[in-house]
Amino acid sequence: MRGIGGERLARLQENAANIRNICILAHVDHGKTTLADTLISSNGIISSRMAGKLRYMDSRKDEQLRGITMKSSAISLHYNKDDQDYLINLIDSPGHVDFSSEVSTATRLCDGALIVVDVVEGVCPQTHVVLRQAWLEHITPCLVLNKIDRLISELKYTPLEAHLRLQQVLEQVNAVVGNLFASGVLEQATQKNAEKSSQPSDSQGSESNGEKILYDWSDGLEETDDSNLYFSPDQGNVIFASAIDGWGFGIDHFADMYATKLGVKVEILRKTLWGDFFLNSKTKRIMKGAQVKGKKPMFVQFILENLWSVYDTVLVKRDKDKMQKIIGSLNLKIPARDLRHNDCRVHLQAICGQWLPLSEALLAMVCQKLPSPLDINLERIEKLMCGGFRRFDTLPQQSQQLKSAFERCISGDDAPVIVYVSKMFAVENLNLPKNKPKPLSDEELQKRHQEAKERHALKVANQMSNTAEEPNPDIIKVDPSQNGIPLQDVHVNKPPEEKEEDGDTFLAFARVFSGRIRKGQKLLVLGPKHDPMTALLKGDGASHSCGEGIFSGRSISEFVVNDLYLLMGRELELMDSVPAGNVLGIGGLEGHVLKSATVSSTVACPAFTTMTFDAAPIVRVAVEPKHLADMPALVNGMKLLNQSDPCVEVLIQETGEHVIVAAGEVHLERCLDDLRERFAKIEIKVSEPIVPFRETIIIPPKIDMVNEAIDDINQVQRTRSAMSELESEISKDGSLTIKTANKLSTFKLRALPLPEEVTKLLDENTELIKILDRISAAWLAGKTSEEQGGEKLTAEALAKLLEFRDDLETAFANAGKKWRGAVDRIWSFGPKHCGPNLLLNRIDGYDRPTIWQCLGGDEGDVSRDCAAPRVFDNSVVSGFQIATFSGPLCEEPMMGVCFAIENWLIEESTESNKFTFPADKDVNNRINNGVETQDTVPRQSENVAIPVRNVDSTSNIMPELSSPGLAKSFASDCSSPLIGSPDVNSELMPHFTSRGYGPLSGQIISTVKEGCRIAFQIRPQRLMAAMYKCDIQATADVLGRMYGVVSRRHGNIQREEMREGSAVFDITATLPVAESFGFAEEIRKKTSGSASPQLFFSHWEVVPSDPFWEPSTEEELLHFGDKADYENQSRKYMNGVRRRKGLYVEKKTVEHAEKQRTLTRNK
Ligand SMILES: Nc1nc2c(ncn2[C@@H]2O[C@H](COP(=O)(O)OP(=O)(O)OP(=O)(O)O)[C@@H](O)[C@H]2O)c(=O)[nH]1
Ligand SMILES: [Mg+2]
Repeated sequence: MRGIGGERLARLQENAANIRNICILAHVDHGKTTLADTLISSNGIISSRMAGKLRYMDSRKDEQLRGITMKSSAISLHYNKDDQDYLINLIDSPGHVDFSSEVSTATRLCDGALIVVDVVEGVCPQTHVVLRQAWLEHITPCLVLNKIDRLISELKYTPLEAHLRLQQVLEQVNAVVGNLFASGVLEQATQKNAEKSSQPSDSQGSESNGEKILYDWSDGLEETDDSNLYFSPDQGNVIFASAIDGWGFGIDHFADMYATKLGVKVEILRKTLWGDFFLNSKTKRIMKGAQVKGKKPMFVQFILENLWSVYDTVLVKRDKDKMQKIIGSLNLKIPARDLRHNDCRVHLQAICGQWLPLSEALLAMVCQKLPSPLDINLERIEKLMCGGFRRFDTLPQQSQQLKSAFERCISGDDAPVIVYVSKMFAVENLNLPKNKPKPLSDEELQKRHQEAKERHALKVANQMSNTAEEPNPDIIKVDPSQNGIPLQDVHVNKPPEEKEEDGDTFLAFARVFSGRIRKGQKLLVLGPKHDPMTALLKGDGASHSCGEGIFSGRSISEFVVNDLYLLMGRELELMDSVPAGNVLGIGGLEGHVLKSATVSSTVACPAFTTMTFDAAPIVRVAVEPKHLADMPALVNGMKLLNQSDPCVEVLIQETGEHVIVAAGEVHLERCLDDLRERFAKIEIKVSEPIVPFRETIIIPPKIDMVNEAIDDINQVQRTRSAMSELESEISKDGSLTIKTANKLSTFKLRALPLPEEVTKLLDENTELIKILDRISAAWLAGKTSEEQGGEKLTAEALAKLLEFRDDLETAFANAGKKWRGAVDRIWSFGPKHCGPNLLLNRIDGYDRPTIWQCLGGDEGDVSRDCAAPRVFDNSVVSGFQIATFSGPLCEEPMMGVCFAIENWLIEESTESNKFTFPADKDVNNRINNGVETQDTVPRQSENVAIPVRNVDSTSNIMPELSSPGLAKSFASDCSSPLIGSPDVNSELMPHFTSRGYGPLSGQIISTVKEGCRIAFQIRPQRLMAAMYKCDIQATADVLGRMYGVVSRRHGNIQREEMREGSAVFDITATLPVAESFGFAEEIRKKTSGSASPQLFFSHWEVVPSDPFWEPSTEEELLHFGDKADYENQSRKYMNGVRRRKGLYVEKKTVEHAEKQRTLTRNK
C-alpha cells in the first residue's frame, strides 16, 4: 500500500485522543470528492498533480462516468502536527439528493463534519439537509467555502466584491444553523416542560389545579449559549478554499504571518482580519467601520488582493517574470518540471498549492476544532442508545452503565464491545486483500526461483525419456514427488469453473464505540427490536445459536468476527483487532445484518436508534429476467441489492411482480446497473416506473369545465350499479344506507372530504398515531400497553399526543361548525391504523370510548366508566381499514377522507326481536360473555377485546406490506381471528351465525368496506398525485426553455428569484412524480447543461380534473366535442394504474369501425 502503511495506521488507532472521525458533506457538485483528493494526496496515496482529477474516492465506474458520488466511502489518513501523530478517518459522502441515505450512514459514524459550500452557488437545498443531519446526529461541523477561484476567473469579481459575496454566503449558512438551533432549543424546552408537568410537585400544585400552565417559549433561547455555534473565520472553523487549485487557508495562517510584519498581536489580528476592520495607514492602527468610511477591509487588503494578483499574473497576463518574483517573495520552491509546463493552470496550482496548502489548513482545523472520540457528547450517547420517545433512565441499570464505557471510549479487553453497523457494502472478491498478490519477501522469491528451475529440469528430462507415448496436449502431468504439488489432471482448454474470486463479499461499514473487536471473537448482533430489559430477564446471550441470523426473525443472533479491514478508499487492509473510536469494515456479518445493526458483546446493550433518512423511496419499477430460466438469479440478485444499499426496497407483489423501489431516477438507474452487472449478472426487463397515487373526494365544485356555474348543488355522482350486491340506498343528502347480506345489520354512513389542515396533520403525525393506536388497543383490552409488549408512554410522548389532539381540535374548529366535536368521535385512523383517513362515530346513543381516553388519568382507570365498545365494533374498524387501503378509482390508498357512521342497527332474525345497540345492554353483555350478565362492564369486554388485539397484531405486519396488491391478503389477515374464533361467533352468539352468509363479523367487515366505497363514489372523486419539489438554478438566457419543459410536464413554478449580483436565477417548482421521468435529462439537454434540477418528494396534491368527466352541458359539448376524445390528465393516470393492475379499463372504442376495415380481407 502506498501512504504510510497499514501497520503504522494500526498503531495510531490505539490513541483515541488523536483520532478524528470526520465526513465531508455538501450539496451535489460543491467539491467534496475533489477536496478529499487533496487530503489523500497529502499522504502520498495519489500524486498532488492528480489531486482533483482522479477523484480517488469515486471508485465505481458509474461514479467516474457521471461525475457524481453515489456511495459514501472511507479512508484513513495520517497527519503530523506539533510532533503529534493524528489518525483521520475520512468519509466522503454523495451530495445528490437521491443518495442522501448514504449521508445518514456516514454521519452516524463520525464525530465531526466538513460542510463544503460552493461560494458561487451559495446555500443549496442539500446544504440545508446536511446541516440538519449533522445537527440531528450531534456532530460538530466546520465550514469550507470552496471554489473561490470561480469568483476570480468566472465571475471576474474584484476582491471587494468577492469579500461581500463570502460574507453573504457565511451569513446564509449561519442563518440555517441559527434556525436549527432555535428549533432544537424550543424542542428541548417542550420536553422539559412536559417532564415538569408530569411530575407532581408541591410548588406547582396550585398552578396545575384547574389552570392551564403557560410556558414562556422564548425562555430557553435567551438562556442557551450559542456563541460557539456559528461559523466564523475568527473562531478558526472556516476555511477559504479552491479545491481544484489545491489552496486553502484559515484566518490563523495570515494572522501569524502579518503579526510580525505589522507588529500587531496575533490575537488581535485573528479577530480583525475578517470583518469590518481596516488598517489606518497613517496611525498604523486597526479601526472598525471600513464599510461606512469606504475603506478596504483588512481581509481584502491583506489576503484577497494578494490572491487576485497571483491569479492575474499567472492565468491572465501570463507574466513569467512577475511570476518568478512572486515565487521568490513567497519563498517557494517550485520544481522546474512544473515551471516548464505549457499549461498555466499547472503553474498556478504549483504556486498556490505550496503557498497555501489546502490539506495542511484543513487537517490542522480538523485536529484543533473537531472532537476526538473521547470528547463524545453525553447527549449524543443517550440519543444513540435510546431513541424515539423512550428515556435513557428507563433503560435497565446494566444498559445505563454502558454509558461510561462509551464516554471513555475504552478499548481494554474487559470493556464491553459496542459496534454500530450503519450499512453493508459489497466488495468484489477480487479486491479483497486475501485475493490480491502480496509482495514477496526475498526468501520467498528465492524459493520460487528454485522451484521454477526444478520444474524446468523435470520437463526437459520428461521430454527426453518419453518418446513412445504421445502426450495429450490438454493434460499436463506433474510429478507428485516434486515440491509437494499433488498429481492432478488439469484440463487447460476447458472453461474455468467459477472461481472464488468471482462474485462479491459483503462487509459492514461500522464504527467501534467501545471495547475492542477482534478476529475470531464471538459477538451478538442486536436487531432493531432488541429490548435489553426482556433479554436480561431471559438470561444472557448463551442461548443464541451461532449462524442464526436476524433473518430468522429473532432480534439477537450470535456471529463470529471473520475479517477486520482498515478502509483505504479503493483498497482494504487486513487487521487483527480494532480498538474503540475507529471506523472499520467487518466481514462475516452477511447472513446476520440486512442493512444496519448494533453489534455487542452484551445483551444489555440496547439497539441504537435508527437513522433518519431524508429521501423516502418513491420510484418503483417491476423487473423480470429476459429469460425465464434466470428467475432464481434475479431473486438472489435482488436480495443482494437490497443488502448493499441503505435506501432501496425490494419486494414481491401479490401479482408475482418483483419490484424495486428507489429514491429517485438516478438512484434507480444505479440499482438496475448493479443488479445487471454485479448481483444477478443477467439481462433484465424493466417496466415503466410505477408511481403511487392517492384517492380522495372533494367538496362538489361550483363551476364546470368551461367555468360555468353548476346549478345542481346536491350532485350525487353516478355510481355503477354493478358495484355491490348488497342492498343499499342512497339518500339525496349523500348518505348511504347499506345492509349486510343476511339483512341483520344496517349501517347509515357518509363520506366527507377532510379539511386540508387535518389531512396534513394526520399525514405528518403517523408515528404518533401508531403509538396512540397501540396504547388505545391495549387500554380497551383492559391491559396496560406494557403487558402487551408495548412501550411505556413517556411524558414526552404524552405531551406530544396531547399537543396533536389540540392541533386537531383547532384544525377542525377552523373548518366550520359541521366538524364540531369530531376529535372526540374519532373511531379509527386508516389505512394500517395510522393513515390520513378517519372513521367517525356519529351514532346517536353509542358512547363508544374515544380513542383519546387511554391518555387521560392514571392508567386510564378513572375514565373506564364509559360504555364498552360494542361487539363487532372491531369488524367495523376492519372494514374501514380495508376500504381506505385501496380505493375504488384504481385500488390506491385513500387520503383525506372521513367516513362518518351515523347509524348502526343489528336485528334479530325474527322481526319481533329487533334491537339497537347499546340500548339493550343485556343482550350486549350476553353477546360479550356467552353467560348471564355480570356487573363489571370493562372486564366483560375482554372476551371481545382479545380478538381485537389479534386483529391489531396484524398491524405490526402491515407496514411491511407496502404494495397495494397485498390488500386482499391484509383483508383476510384482519378478519381471520374474528371469523375463525368459534367462541365469539358461533357458540356465544348462536342467533347471529347466519344461514349461508358466514359469520356476522365477516359480513360486517365486507358491508362496511362496501359501504365506504359506495359512499366515496357518490362524492366527486379525485386522484392525488405525489409531487416533487424541484430546485433549479439557471441563467437568464436559458430560462424560457426551462419553463417550457416544466409546463409541458404539468409543473408549477412556485418561486423565482434572481441571485444578487449575478445573472443566475433560483427557481423552485413543483412537478408530479408521474411526469418526472427524464425531466432532469431533458432540462440539461434543453439548457445545454447549464441548469440541472434537484428533485425531492414534497407532498401529495389533488389533480384538479375529474377522472370520470365527460362533456354534458351544451357549452362543454361545444368546447370539447361530444366524443370527449380529449383525455384528461386524471383519467390518464387512473387508467394507467388500472391497466397495470389488470383492472377493468373503460375504453372508447372506435365509433366508425368500417373505416378501419381491411376491405380486401373481408370480401
Ligand atoms: N472551479 C472549481 N471547480 C471545482 C472546485 N472543486 C471542485 N470543482 C469541480 O466541481 C465538480 C464537482 O466536483 P466533485 O468533487 O465531484 O463534487 P462533489 O461534491 O464530490 O459531488 P458529488 O459527490 O456528486 O456530490 C468537478 O467538476 C470539479 O472539478 C473548485 O474549487 N473550483
Ligand atoms: Mg463526490
